[in-house]
Amino acid sequence: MQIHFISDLHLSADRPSLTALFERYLAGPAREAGSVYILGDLFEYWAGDDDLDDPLNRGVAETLARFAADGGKVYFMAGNRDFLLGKEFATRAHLQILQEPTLIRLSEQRTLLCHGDGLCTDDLAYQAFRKQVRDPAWQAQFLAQPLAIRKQIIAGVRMKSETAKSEKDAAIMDVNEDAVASLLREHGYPLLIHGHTHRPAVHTLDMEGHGCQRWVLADWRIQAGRVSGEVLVWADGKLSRQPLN
Ligand code: LP5
Ligand code: MN
Repeated sequence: MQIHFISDLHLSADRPSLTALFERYLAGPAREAGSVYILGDLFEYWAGDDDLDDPLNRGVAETLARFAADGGKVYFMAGNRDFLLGKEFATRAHLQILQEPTLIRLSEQRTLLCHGDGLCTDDLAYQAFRKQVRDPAWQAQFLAQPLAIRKQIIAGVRMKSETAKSEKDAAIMDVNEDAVASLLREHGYPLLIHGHTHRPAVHTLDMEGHGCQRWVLADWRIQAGRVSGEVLVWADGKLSRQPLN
């Protein structure tokens, strides 16, 4: 049985072809997989589980639930866009939420999974923002506001984030090698799989004599009117990238 990894789909109502690609993926290639791991940013944003009446959100939950009913197992780890996704969505979609990071085994290979934003430690402004919005007390206060207000706040933060990103050096928005090293050291030098940076690559690292690999997942996108995605597949004892379109 294969094991699949995807991230950074950024599904939103204004890009229905991405959602259609996700539906084709779950109806097709994902059927080869015993488990599908979604490593964050499934949604462009998640304002709270009380937004499940939204047609996009409800539709994605139903698609995932159908996949589960046919025997598929889906795991979800939060990204920086959808960390408010909670138990209600998980129940509706029949998926299991994973904490970050999570260590799994691919055959004998110990493998650590994370979204990746936590490793971008050179991006100090983002890390300060992340610390604030990941605080449970802040989240409880945010979720206590009406949904429409939350969506307005998110739209404002999205705009500020886009402006901030355009002023940042590209290098600081990548992972920090020391942050990667200390994470791998802490977990006994596993293989690492993450998304977030939209810089798909496999990095071979020499970590104090331990050979490690860091696999970075691709984002799903629409470019020149064409929709494309990617799944990282574990099969026959190795990882490979499978394009989706
Ligand atoms: O997502 P991406 O890749 O475009 O950019 C990220 C970082 N930006 C973010 C912000 C999100 O995109 C905004 C949407 C989140 C929806 C979550 C819903 C619930 C929370 C509601 C929040 C109020 O994650 C970006 C990184 C980039 O990755 C690369 O790693 O650089 O970080 C920023 O741009 C952040 C800015 O540098 C600083 C923050 C600006 C916003 C300040 C507004 C404060 C409002 C008060 C709320 C705490
Ligand atoms: Mn992200």
